[in-house]
Amino acid sequence: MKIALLAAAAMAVAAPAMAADGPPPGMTPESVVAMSDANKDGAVTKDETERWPAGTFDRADANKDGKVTVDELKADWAANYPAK
Ligand SMILES: [Ca+2]
Ligand SMILES: [Ca+2]
Repeated sequence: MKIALLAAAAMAVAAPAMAADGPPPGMTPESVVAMSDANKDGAVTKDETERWPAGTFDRADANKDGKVTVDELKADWAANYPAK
């Protein structure tokens, strides 16, 4: 009984693929930018981030030039997602 409850709780935690409180498991800033960069210019624009959690793009675009680079995403993750 107790084990079933623990399993259910673990599944509930693992369910969201891209939770607002952390990056997707196993992903790096490099892989997220590479995956999101539809036109392959090395940076991600807002219209390329429709699948990102709300607010993530504006937060990550530190110099407000309308693009998020790998370096900006690295800095954003370092500042907002505690190391596990
Ligand atoms: Ca792009
Ligand atoms: Ca930028």
